[in-house]
Parts: sequence; C-alpha cells; structure tokens
Amino acid sequence: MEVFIPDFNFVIDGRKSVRKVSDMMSFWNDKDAAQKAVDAGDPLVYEVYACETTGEGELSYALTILYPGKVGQEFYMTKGHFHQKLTGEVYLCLRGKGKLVLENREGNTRVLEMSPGKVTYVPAGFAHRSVNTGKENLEFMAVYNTDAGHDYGSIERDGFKELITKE
Ligand code: S6P
Ligand code: ZN
Repeated sequence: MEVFIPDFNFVIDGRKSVRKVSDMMSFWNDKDAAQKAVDAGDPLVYEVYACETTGEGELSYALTILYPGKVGQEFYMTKGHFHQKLTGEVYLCLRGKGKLVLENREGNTRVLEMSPGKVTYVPAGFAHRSVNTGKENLEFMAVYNTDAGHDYGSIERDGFKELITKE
C-alpha cells in the first residue's frame, strides 16, 4: 500500500492573508490601546496560509502563525468567526502555547488549551478564536469543510464573552 506522507510544502502554494492590529480595530477590547499600537507601527498579529479546495464534500486546510504580544491587557488573537454552514473543524497545534475560545449562539463558552501535538475539535455551531498566551509564535493547522463559509460579522458586532488576559 502506498502511503502519502504530507509535509508542509503546501505553505509555498497557500494563499497568504496577513492581519495587523489595524485590520482588527473593532475586535479589540481596548480601542485606545489598539490605536496606540497602530500609531507605534501597526504590528503584525497573524498570518494564514490557506489551501482552499473546491467541490462538495472536500476539505480545506490552513496554517496560522499567531505572533506573541498584547493590545492593552488582551493577548494577540485571531478575529474569530462562526462557520456559515453548521460544520465542525479540527485544530492541530504545532508550536507555542495558547487558548482556543469557543462560543455558540446561545452564549455557551469553552476555553481549551493549545500546546504542541494537541488536537482540538470545534463542534458545529461554535464560533472559535485562537489566542497566543505564550512568548513565542503559536502555530496551528486547521482542517475544515470547503463550503463552511466564514461569518466574521457576528463576532465583530458582539465579540466573545471570554476576554483572555491571563496565561
Ligand atoms: C478556518 C480556521 C482557521 C482561521 C485562522 C484565522 O476555518 O478556523 O484557519 O481562519 O486561524 O482566524 P480568523 O478568525 O481570522 O479566520
Ligand atoms: Zn473556522
């Protein structure tokens, strides 16, 4: 039997998105601290290398590199989103230390630890945000349904109940 062993070459062909502090103004809890960070050089918060396939039933996958840092008391984090379709997602942490914050539309919340080798499942219907609580990069791979769709608007409007300010 031939076994395909994946490596991370996909990064080279992945579609790269970059998020700086200024790209997330409405997502930060402390807007004054966010503005100060922008004025002081607008640091990079995270980058995502996504391989998005097409076709019903297919999976897409992405590597996220979330840098260490804080805006006010809040650790660097991803924007966070719901999937537009009720679909779950698998996270595999490769490097660093952090939290995966989950919250559903009813406001039920879970905060899960991220550390190298840890696999976390995001159930369908839960918004998810990654937070880097460590001093080095937090790097993780996510695998999701290709037609999941990403709803950022709900988080931009309502935020998450959990604000991560402690390790
Ligand atoms: C996609 C998956 C991740 C995130 C990435 C950035 O379903 O959850 O690849 O897209 O970590 O986070 P965000 O919230 O800016 O998409
Ligand atoms: Zn997702």
